[in-house]
Formats: sequence, structure tokens, C-alpha cells
Amino acid sequence: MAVLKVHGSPFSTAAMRVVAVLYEKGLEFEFVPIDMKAGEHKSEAFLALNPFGQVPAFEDGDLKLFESRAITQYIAHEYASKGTQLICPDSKKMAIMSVWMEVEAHQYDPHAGKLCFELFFKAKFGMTTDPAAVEDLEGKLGKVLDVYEARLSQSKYLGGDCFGLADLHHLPTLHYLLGTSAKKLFDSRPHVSAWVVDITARPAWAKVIAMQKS
Ligand SMILES: N[C@@H](CCC(=O)N[C@@H](CS)C(=O)NCC(=O)O)C(=O)O
Repeated sequence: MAVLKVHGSPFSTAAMRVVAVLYEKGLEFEFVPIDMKAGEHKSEAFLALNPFGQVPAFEDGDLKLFESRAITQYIAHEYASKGTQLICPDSKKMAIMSVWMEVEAHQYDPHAGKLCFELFFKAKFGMTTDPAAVEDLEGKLGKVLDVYEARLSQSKYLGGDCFGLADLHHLPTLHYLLGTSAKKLFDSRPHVSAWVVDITARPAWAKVIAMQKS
């Protein structure tokens, strides 16, 4: 098997998403650190891997991919027989999981990602958080989480009965938001809260977090 390579930063939510899948699958991979502070993601060498100059980029032999959710889906399909099954063989069940993967990407992440920036990354980079933006984003994310609360009162996981890609895709932004005032949005919704506790306790996720400390 070719060496799988992830190019990125262990602090990038999109790179963390890909690494989480690799650990769930128990696959060996090389993590190639990209020095984003130095602008390495805009270098000619990196642009050859991702013309948008964003991490992560991924290689499986001759196959080169970017866009974290496309990468996770490739890994889950290509290595379906390894580790945790993150997709459903049944096409109708998979369609439901796909709905919730789309929900994460298009309903949840736009607000969650901006909140991570306001509440976590701005503080990390010595920038000033905008309280009006936080209030607006928390209101918008809360409305999305009301839909999650209803879904999770009927289904243990977003995509169905088992943990899968639809759940996993949330882990990176959850990780940052749980360390901020936005935690209350998750804690105040009982089914969402139980789901968060469950999916953040996965051993594979602990390995992703450990990469930030090494
Ligand atoms: N939709 C892309 C988003 C990738 C992305 O936004 N990466 C961020 C880090 S999490 C990045 O490289 N930002 C630097 C930039 O946009 O210049 C994916 O999921 O892979």
C-alpha cells in the first residue's frame, strides 16, 4: 500500500477532520506539517497539491486530493474493510447519512467555523473578539442545534444508528467551541449534549488532539 500523506497543520479544523478518519480506520499515514505562519500553504509546491492554498492536501500514491470532506469520504470508501465502518453499505441509509454530512457542511459549519475564529483563534492570535458577531453567530448556531436536538431525540447519531462520517465531521469545530462560551449552546440541549459527550470520547479523536501537543 502506498504511504498515505496528509499535508496540514494539527490545529486546522479541516486537517483534523481527515486525521480523525485515518485514526478511526487504523491506517498508517505520514503527517507533513505545513508552516502556515510562514505562508507555506501559498507556496508553489503546496499550490500544486491544492490550488486554493488551503490545508489539508492528501495523497494516496498517485491520487492527490483536497477538500477535507471529499478526502474523508474517499478514505471511508477505499478502506471500507478497515477499522471503524464510517459509511453505510445500504444506499438508502447512506443517503440519510449524506443528508447530515451536507447539513454539517452547509448549515452548521458556516456558523461554527466563524465562531471558532471569533472565540478561539482571535484570542490565540492576540486579536479582539467582536461581541456583536458572537451574539449573531450563537443565535444562528442555536437554531441549527434545535434541529439537531430533534434529530438526536430520534436517532442516536446524526446519520443513523451508528457513529459515522456525519458525526465525525463535527469533531474539529466542537473541540474548539467546547473550550469557549459557546459550550452553553451544546450543554443546554440534552440530546445534543449526550451526543457531544459520546463522539468526543472516541479514542481516535484523543489521538488527533494529542498531535496538537506534540
Ligand atoms: N473546505 C476546505 C476548507 C479548508 C480551509 O479552510 N483550511 C484552512 C485551515 S482550517 C486554511 O487553509 N486557511 C488558510 C487560508 O485560507 O489561506 C476543506 O474542508 O478542506
